[in-house]
Amino acid sequence: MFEVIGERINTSRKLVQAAVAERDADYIIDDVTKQQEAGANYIDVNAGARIGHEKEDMTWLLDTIQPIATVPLTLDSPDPAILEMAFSMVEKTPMINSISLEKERFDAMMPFLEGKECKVIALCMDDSGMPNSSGDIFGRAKTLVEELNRISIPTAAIYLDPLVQPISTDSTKGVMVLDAVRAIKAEYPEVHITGGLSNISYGLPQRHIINRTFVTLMMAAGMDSAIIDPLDKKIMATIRTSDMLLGYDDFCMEFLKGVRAGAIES
Ligand code: THG
Repeated sequence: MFEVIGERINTSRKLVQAAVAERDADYIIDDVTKQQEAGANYIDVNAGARIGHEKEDMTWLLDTIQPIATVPLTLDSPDPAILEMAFSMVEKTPMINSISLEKERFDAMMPFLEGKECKVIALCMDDSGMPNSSGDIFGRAKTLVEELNRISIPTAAIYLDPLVQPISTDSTKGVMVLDAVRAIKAEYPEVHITGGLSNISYGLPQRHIINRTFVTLMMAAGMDSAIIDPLDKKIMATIRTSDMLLGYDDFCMEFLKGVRAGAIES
C-alpha cells in the first residue's frame, strides 16, 4: 500500500513557524494528531526555515512530537549534522530525508548512514543540478542504489525522490519523470519511489487538480509514497482509490473503510 509522509510540520509554513517561534506545543501536537488520524504513515519534521535556529527548533519539535507520535518520523534537513543530531533523539526507526549525489552532502551522509538501521530518502540531485532527462534521473537513481547497497542499506529501505519539476515551463517534465519511474522500478522492483508532487503545478492555476491527477499517473508508473498534506481530503481519496485500482487493496477493504469513515466520496 501507498505510504503517506505528512508534510505539515515544516517551518516554511507560516503558522508552524509562528508556533515554533513561540514554543506553542499544543499547536504542534494538534497538527500531528490530525495528520495521524488522517492516515499519515510518517510525519515529516523540517525546521529549516528559521535561519540560525534549525538545531534548537528541530530539538524542540522532536521533544514535542515524540510523546504523541504513533508513527515514525521523517527527519528532513539538507544539513547532515542536523540529521545526525535528530537521529540520535528518536526512538522509532526513522526515515532520513535526505541524501543526494551533491558531493558535500554525499560525503557527509555516507559514513553517517553506514551500519544504521533506517529508511533513507535519496534525491536524484547532483552538483550539476536538477536532472534534465529520464535517463539522467535513472542514472542518478542507479548510482544512489548501488552506493547505498555498498554500505549495507538494503534496496527496500531506499526511497528514491526523482525530483518533480514544473510542467508550466516545459511540457515534457511530466513524461520525463513518469518514464524514469518506470525504468527505475523495472531495474529495482523493491525500491520505493517518493517525493513532493506540488512542483509539477508550479506557475499554473487550479494546482490541486493537477497534483491529484499527477499522483495517479505516478502511482501507475510505480510511485508508492509521497510527501503530501494528509489533511487534503481530495488527494487522500485519490490515493486510496488509485491504490485499489492498481491492486494494492485486497478485497477493497481500505477503500470501503475510507468510504464508511466519510474520507472518500464521489
Ligand atoms: N522532497 C523531499 N523532501 C521534501 C520535499 C521534496 N521536503 C520539503 C518539501 N519538499 C515537502 N514539504 C512541504 C511542506 C509544506 C508545503 C509544501 C511542501 C506547503 N507549502 C505552502 C505553499 O507553498 O503554498 C506554504 C503555505 C503556508 O505558509 O502555509 O505547505 O520535494 N524528499
